[in-house]
Amino acid sequence: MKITTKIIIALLVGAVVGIILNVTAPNVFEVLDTWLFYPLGQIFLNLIKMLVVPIVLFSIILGFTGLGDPKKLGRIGVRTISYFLVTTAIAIVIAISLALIFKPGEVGTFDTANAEFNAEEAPPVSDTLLNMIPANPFAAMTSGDMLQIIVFAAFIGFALTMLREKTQGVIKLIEQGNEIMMYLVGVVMKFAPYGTFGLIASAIGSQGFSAIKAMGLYFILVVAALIIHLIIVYGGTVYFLGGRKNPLKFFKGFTPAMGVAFSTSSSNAVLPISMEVAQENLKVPKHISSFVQPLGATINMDGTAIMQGVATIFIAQVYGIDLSIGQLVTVVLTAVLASIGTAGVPGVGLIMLAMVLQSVGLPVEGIALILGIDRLLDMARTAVNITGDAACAVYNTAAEERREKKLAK
Ligand code: DAS
Repeated sequence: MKITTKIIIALLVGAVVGIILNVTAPNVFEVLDTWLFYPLGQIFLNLIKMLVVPIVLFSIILGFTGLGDPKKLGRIGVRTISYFLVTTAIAIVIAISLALIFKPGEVGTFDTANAEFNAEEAPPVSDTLLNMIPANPFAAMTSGDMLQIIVFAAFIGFALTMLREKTQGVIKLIEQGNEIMMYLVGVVMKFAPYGTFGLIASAIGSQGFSAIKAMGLYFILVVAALIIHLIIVYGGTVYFLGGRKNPLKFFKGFTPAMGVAFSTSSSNAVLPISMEVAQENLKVPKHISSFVQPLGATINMDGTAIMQGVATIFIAQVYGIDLSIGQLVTVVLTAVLASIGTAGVPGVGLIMLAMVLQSVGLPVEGIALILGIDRLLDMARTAVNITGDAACAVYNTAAEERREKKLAK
């Protein structure tokens, strides 16, 4: 049976087991979660996290050396960053539009009196951009600071490209290191169904469904915006910009990575798998995948922007605050910029949401209202985040093929 099928079955079985135990036997769930679900999930999560830093380091370096001339690197870099910024802006506009039309904050009663939320100070975007260059690259690797690791790897990759004749041995060594890491990804993937089952059963079983009832319309609107964005923006990308690729084949091919992203709620953790799946199933060349996907896992979060768009309007409505057009534009810009500064780890979207709310003077404690439902939404939006990176990689692959055909004429 294909890994895709196994992961889908694991997701479904895990969700059903989690729901049934949560509703009928919470005590039994506690025991099973402690001794089975949680350990299975954590073993899998740690296995893939173990591979992230070396894979990002090797693949970004090879992404640069594989691109060959710096001009190609510049072309793909501009195309990628532009795609990320435009799609994130589209994502938040879709989200804000749905929230303004369906008004989730005006349906139902919400306890604002006791709402409090201690926002972890999100790093200001200016600090993030300044600190992108690692003062100590080894500290960046031990702390898993993805943006700094990417920038350090970019410098190494650039130097290896410029010194190509003198550094063939080092490039060969890094290629072999990357082969070892990608082999290990394949090994870890065999454990994916069991780990996915454990993560989903644990997450859904512990969340329960009271939160969804209270936040029904908010939950539905975020999920609807995620689906609309997936179909229209990413389906449109692979069809119109990806060389008329069939969107259904794109989503089917990328399902294993989406399933693992959904269960881990971490773009970073799933990166080794999302790269392997893009290269194997979507036929994205290694040097494009190695450049686009690690960068995207860190600075491209359309799913997160969607949650932030709906959440901002929801909180404004609950507190009876009307946002002006200027403030809505500020929300879009802040959310796009905020997504650049934070790595893809569980719950990062809420930290960035505090920054977006502060940008338009909305009460940050409003986040307390959506906290209960956020764990489930984090799963869905993480799957969307990494799919945007894969769509961008498919777009770059087709654009480079088109360019080479034109030059060949
Ligand atoms: N969990 C984040 C990610 O890994 C997304 C989020 O928190 O919004 O992409």
